[in-house]
Amino acid sequence: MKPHDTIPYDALPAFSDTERMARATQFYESIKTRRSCRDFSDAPVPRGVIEAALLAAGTAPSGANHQPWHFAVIHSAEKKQALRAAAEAEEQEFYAGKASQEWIDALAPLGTDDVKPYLETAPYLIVIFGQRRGGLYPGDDKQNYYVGESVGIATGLLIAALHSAGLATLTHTPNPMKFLNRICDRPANEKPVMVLVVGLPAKDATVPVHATIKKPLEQIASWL
Ligand code: IYR
Repeated sequence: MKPHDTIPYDALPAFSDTERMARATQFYESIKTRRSCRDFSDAPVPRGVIEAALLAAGTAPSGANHQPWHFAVIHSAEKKQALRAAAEAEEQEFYAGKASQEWIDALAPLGTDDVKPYLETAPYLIVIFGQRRGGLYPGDDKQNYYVGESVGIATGLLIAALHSAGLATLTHTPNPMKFLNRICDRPANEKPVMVLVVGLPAKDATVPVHATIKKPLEQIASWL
């Protein structure tokens, strides 16, 4: 390694293999209960919970540690309404012919359509942006790297953190999404990646059976 400033790598607790096995299994047992939610209650969620989850997301690894993400947290009824109206207008086009038949067929077992009341019901809509330029420090204007990958990892951590706090999420991807820059007052060089809907499920919320089918280990991993 070339010379650079360092601190000791001493943050990991010293678990035994038995503890490691138990903890890995516990995490799996918890995260496997995560379900995308399309019917939210309007029950409030404290802002502090969202802040802690965002801090967790912000620990994600990123290209050159530039942390090329921005999370615009929408809470006001007016902004939610604006986002819903714009997203539904696009979804209407999507479901009415813009999407290929193959895509429409792939979505059939999820039952999705262009009507998205949860965009107004859920307490928070976190709009996630990737920053093509930036850097580590405020005011930096450097090239960012692996923006999509970095934002994807941060979003995964965000979803896991919210799930561990007992909150439901939905990754919503209006198509196209450029209107999100306007609604969230973000500069044109930031690319909206997705909307994460956050809150508690409505009492009668359901989950499509299709979404519960997860590929077994043999199908998702190989050992070499
Ligand atoms: N953006 C649309 C369509 C949609 C696309 C995929 I791929 C999904 O997994 C789910 C929905 C919508 O939000 O309905």
